[in-house]
Amino acid sequence: MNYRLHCFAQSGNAYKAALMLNLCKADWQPVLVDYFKGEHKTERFLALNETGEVPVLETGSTKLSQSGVILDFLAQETGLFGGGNERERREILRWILFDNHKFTSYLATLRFLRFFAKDADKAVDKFLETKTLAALKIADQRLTENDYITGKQVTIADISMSGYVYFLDEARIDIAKFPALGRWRERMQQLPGWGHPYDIMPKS
Ligand SMILES: N[C@@H](CCC(=O)N[C@@H](CS)C(=O)NCC(=O)O)C(=O)O
Repeated sequence: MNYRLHCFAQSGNAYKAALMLNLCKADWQPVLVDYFKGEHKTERFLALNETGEVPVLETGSTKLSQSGVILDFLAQETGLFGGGNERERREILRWILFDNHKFTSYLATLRFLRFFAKDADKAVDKFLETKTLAALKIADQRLTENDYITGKQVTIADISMSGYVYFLDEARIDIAKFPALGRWRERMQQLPGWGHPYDIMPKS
């Protein structure tokens, strides 16, 4: 199956889908969305995804947005990283929702303000940093007990939570404060097909 991923390299949300495609050894091509030129708000892109968000995955007549949905779709298509039974699938969903709401959302916004915008209000910066550190601590504790987020196997929950962890330096977060998370990040890097976001997607 041939996949087209609308993405840009600075996007950790797009990276979740790109990493999954790579780990599944899928036949895929990135299609650059020039985010910093506002391409995601053009009529052409909004016709593809009315929320104006990246990533979008296209394959045949199927068109999907929301990284969690894309990950779930690819897990079903390939039979990889999706868990072995209903209980495992619910546990994966639980962590993907945690990732989207607490882990990615605060970290991605903090990194955007610190690395790209560079003009964040101090109170906003402090709020986001506090929320980000709290989410990182929860993941770190979890990974002290388990090699991967839902247990002994890599799943799409790990892939989802990988979105922004390779951008922690850009968010000025010291990974050394989260040692289990750091070890997990290194384990993810050892997976065949792993690549850094800046190496597997085109930059905006
Ligand atoms: N929950 C969405 C978040 C997608 C998202 O926020 N993507 C960013 C790029 S990393 C975007 O396109 N933002 C444009 C906007 O919010 O207007 C997902 O997981 O796919």
